[in-house]
Amino acid sequence: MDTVTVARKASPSGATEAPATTAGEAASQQETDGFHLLIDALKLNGIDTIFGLPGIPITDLTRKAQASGLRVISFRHEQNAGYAASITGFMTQKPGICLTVSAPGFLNGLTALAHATTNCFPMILVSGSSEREVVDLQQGDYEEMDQLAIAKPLCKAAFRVLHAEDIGVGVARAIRAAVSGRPGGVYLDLPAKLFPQAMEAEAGRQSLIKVVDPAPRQIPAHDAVQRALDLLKGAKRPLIILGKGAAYAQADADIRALVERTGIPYLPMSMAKGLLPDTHEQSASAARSFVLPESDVVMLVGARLNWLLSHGKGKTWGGKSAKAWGGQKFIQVDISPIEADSNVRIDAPVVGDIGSCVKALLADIGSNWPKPPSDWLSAIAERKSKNVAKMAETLAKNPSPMNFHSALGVVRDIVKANPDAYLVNEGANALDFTRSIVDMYNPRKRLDVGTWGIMGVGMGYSVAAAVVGGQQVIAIEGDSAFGFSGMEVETICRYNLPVCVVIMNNNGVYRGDEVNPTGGKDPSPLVFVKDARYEKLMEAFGGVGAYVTTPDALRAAMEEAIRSRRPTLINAVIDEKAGTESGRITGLNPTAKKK
Ligand SMILES: Cc1ncc(C[n+]2csc(CCOP(=O)(O)OP(=O)(O)O)c2C)c(N)n1
Ligand SMILES: [Mg+2]
Repeated sequence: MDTVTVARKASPSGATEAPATTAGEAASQQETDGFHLLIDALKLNGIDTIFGLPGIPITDLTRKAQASGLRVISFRHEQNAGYAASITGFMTQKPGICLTVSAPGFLNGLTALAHATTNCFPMILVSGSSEREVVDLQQGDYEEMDQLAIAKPLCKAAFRVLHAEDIGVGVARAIRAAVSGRPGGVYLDLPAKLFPQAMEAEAGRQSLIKVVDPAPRQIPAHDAVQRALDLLKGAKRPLIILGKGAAYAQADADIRALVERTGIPYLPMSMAKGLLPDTHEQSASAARSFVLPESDVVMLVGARLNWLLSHGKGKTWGGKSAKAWGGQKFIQVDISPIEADSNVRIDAPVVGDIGSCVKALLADIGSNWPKPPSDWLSAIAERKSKNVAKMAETLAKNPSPMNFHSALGVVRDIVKANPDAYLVNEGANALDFTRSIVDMYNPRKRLDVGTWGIMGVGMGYSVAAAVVGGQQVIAIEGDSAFGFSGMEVETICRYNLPVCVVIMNNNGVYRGDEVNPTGGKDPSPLVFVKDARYEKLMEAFGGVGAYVTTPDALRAAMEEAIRSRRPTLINAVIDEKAGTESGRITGLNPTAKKK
């Protein structure tokens, strides 16, 4: 543990004041303080990286953290640091840490905290805050805000530490809350006064807690496993859906064994792509719109029946009307007992952590599980090969200007050749086309907009993937999506990260060809400056910029980026008429009734 030698002055009340820095004032002794206790508590629990942005009252904390050997990645906007922390949680099963200043910095980090909670990513937002007495009396302190109260509804748990000797407990509670059960975001409020509070070093050391078993396994009940397998065994048209909870679990070999030993076709949700290679013969992705309505028993593994799965009902599932049940029986493997029945009836809930649940299922499945009926498998195979052939035809076209397909055909090849690279992805058309065209080969490599379809995660995720994942990053970005976090290309250059950003530049949100219906001077709210030269942003900070208008030029630029591992931004010019409103989710747009 780091300790500091400070002289402690007793105040008239006997309370400890901030450590004095003048030597020889009083008999000095081995002391520590709030700064060091926080750093030591994080290190003790295996945290090695902090994402954040300095300022009052945490400036010195960022310095001291770096001096202590922690990796401190400093961003240009807290929201991006927050997204980096959130995706670190997904990648590592350890809480990602985002450090911010009070009020405005805290609020900037809050979107990411809520995003982490919604997506079940463990993350801790650590924010400095202003003086409690002043804040609570609303006397107008510097950056005054009741941060704890504001954070509470947006995270799993929120804690405030007022005394240095409680930092160990505060950090331990935050870690447990973030990673145990269903993971999520946690807020830790640290008032400015806490940091310089001194205490005797040995007592400080004793106050820290190394959390034992922070995410205890939750073993499913045997009868729940049996009930699920009985249902699965009787299925004529079974289907497995793997969600990002399954990817998070890091139970990759067992999940693959579950799929392969049962022989059941599976669909990966977006961030579960690569859990098994997308080229796996049991993948039903290319026949999604066939298998959902046709299936009779569906096993959800770490996947929720939210909007991304049309709530498990309606026409997508073969229901007669928008809200009608399609007749499927569901098995739901999930860590949260209250997830079941959230949208439709779950006939066989299996509650536990995904790893333990899949292990328990495998134990009873054994090695002689009857394969699903062959007419089901061949019907899927037929659809698949038809759709794959259709896609191959589309990808082979070389239109001018380039469209999403011809550009993403290149990205697909590059990812295939670099299966360890992380693929960060956001946008609307730029997202949906990438998801369906670019195959993934390894688990937890596809990092995207998640449950909310949130724009702005791109550069924060890219930084985290490069720093924490230590691999090449390829970020496929809509031009609108990129704009939300574009300034972080400076961060990417500053830390010299192997990030290749590809902007699918169609001059706007969804498309670039909209006009102001009044004929007035203002452009449509959906379009940007035409032929914007985004690559110059990267060049401004010493990275490599490329402007490409053909698939061949895109391929050459991406190959060079990966060879050199230099920060690179490729401005890929896409036909501004190629996209559709909201990509694949056009139907969710409320449109004004036609007069
Ligand atoms: C934080 C946030 N703000 C706004 C939106 C609404 N939205 C969805 S996609 C999108 C941008 C789509 O444009 P682009 O990234 O250029 O992708 P394209 O469809 O043009 O390829 C926006 C603004 C959102 N999802 N998240
Ligand atoms: Mg666009």
